[in-house]
Amino acid sequence: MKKLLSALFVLALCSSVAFATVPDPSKCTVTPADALNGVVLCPDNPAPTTASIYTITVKNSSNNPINAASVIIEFPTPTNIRFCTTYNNTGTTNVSGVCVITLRGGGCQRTSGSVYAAVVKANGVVIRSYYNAKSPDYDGVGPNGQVILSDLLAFRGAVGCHDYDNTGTMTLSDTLIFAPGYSPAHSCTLVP
Ligand SMILES: [Ca+2]
Ligand SMILES: [Ca+2]
Repeated sequence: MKKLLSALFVLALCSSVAFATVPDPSKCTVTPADALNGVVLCPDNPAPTTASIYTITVKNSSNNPINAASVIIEFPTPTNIRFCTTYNNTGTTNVSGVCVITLRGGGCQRTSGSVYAAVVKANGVVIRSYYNAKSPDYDGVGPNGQVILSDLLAFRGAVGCHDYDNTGTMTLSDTLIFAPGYSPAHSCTLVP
């Protein structure tokens, strides 16, 4: 009986340890994607723009940070999205459950239904799914690795791919995401 109890105790301990590393999406945050209701990619030269830098905080159902969690931001079916050669969509959380992933690229993808433009996973668990992936590098047709006049004209042209916070209107907050990519003009070499 004593052996059985201790075996059960070990089992319970193991399952609670395993459980501790399972992310609870409702306790996790992805900044600034949660506020934007989507992600923004940007060419990274001379330096990544603020909106393209994502801070992901991973916590379990007890609201405790998960250390050393594997985090990835995936673009399941990238259409009209292209990545810089410097692109790295993975990270590992620190003791505070935090990691930073920079989305280096351009283009525009808007999806619906069960198709997501961008998905954030931690330890294999989907913690976020977004319908919108956008970039200052988008001239109305596609990305070319340079945020230039043709992108500015598209930005001024219509609500849609440059509505970065996905409000359905173009306001100062969209300008504050486009402008740092445009001046200084950001660029990168795109993966062919
Ligand atoms: Ca461009
Ligand atoms: Ca907007």
